[in-house]
Amino acid sequence: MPKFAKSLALVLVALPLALPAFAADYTKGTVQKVDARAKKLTIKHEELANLDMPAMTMVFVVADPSMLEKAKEGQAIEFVAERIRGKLTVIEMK
Ligand SMILES: [Cu+2]
Repeated sequence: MPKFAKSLALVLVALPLALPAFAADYTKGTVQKVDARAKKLTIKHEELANLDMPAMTMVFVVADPSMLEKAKEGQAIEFVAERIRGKLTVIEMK
């Protein structure tokens, strides 16, 4: 139940800002750098279909700072990113 509530909260936060494809699939990536102070993650990611972006290494902000605690450099992750107020933001990560 808490997990559902969290997902719902994310949907409610992201809905007015996100473009059509909210039900985005997870994209694979590798964490290259964790910047806890700036709340940013550098991720080498595969193609992000919802953002029309090819595979590359780039910096994302995170929607939830707790993601930074879970992320370690060199870690393989699956994540969902959206453009929120002009910033590419990781909104889900596993
Ligand atoms: Cu990119």
